[in-house]
Amino acid sequence: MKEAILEVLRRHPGEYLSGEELSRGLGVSRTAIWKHIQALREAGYQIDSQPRRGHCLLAVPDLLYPEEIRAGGRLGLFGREIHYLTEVGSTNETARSLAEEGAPEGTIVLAEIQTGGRGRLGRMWVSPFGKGIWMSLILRPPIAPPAAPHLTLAAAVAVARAVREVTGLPAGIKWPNDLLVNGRKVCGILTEMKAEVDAVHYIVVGIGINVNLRAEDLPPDVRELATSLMMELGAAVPRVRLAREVLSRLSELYSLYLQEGFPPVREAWKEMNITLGKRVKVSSTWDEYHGTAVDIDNEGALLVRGEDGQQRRFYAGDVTLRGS
Ligand code: BT5
Repeated sequence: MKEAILEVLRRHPGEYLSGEELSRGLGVSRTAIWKHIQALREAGYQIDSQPRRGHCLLAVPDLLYPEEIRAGGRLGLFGREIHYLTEVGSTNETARSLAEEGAPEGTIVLAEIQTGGRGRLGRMWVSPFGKGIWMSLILRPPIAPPAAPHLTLAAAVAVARAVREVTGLPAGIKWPNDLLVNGRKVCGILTEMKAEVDAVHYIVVGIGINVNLRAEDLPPDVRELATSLMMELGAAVPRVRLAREVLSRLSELYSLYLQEGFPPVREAWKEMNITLGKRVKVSSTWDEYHGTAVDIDNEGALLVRGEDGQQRRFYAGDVTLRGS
């Protein structure tokens, strides 16, 4: 009912709607309307209520409420089940437990703050309150495990497109999972899965976007390589709008992927990438390799041509860009 009231108020921007009108339209008592309006206020909505005129929505909070993200639609698969948490250890962990309990494909977990945000290989991910988009998506694609990296690449494309659309910043993808703006990292993606040899049970794609962080929100060692959209743009960026754009673009790209496979994702990735054609250093847990990044293959692996002319294929690793 809270959502229904909000929906009506939202449809009449700048207008006062009387308690009676609302109660008639929604089929509940005026007392109930009043209670829900109070609850909306407590959730951060600014609603002006005047004795004879009624209620008017003045401003919505900059919190990632599912009803805010859904408003304006086009979320497709990802608009159905959104779990919003003020605080969480890691949205990937919560998404994994939900997936284990049978949560359907498209389920999303979003949080304002992560106290144990994770990167790859047990690294940490800084996730302060109300300043980023920390979210995880549950997917159950009918693919074999080696194809799972496709989804990391698809998510990176969706975020890059959304960031360019909402901020106009020149966001580019560094293989495999980083989004950079002006050479610094604004987004990381952590894809985890549960699978058997020939079938994926579920995949959790965790996306962390530094939206309105200030330099002091990042520890000094992270600050050197990282930035936020606000720091690059010089103005705050609406998180709700960005989250909505990411989800609607990913929902589009994911259905294309299910219909046509990797080729359209690969093409889109190549358009948004800043890795290919560059001299790179690829570091893995046991090895370092220098060369030129030449392409990604059908599994999403990075092909690097070494100084000796030999080509090597990387399925995972950390890439350092060293110019073209
Ligand atoms: C990543 O790992 O880039 C994947 C990050 C995924 C985060 C999301 S948030 C929602 C979901 N829930 C989770 O718990 N995680 C996912 P990796 O490439 O390993 O990069 C990690 C490294 O980036 C760290 O070692 C730091 O140096 C740096 N780092 C940490 N926090 C950062 C931040 N907020 N912005 C930029 N860099 C950061």
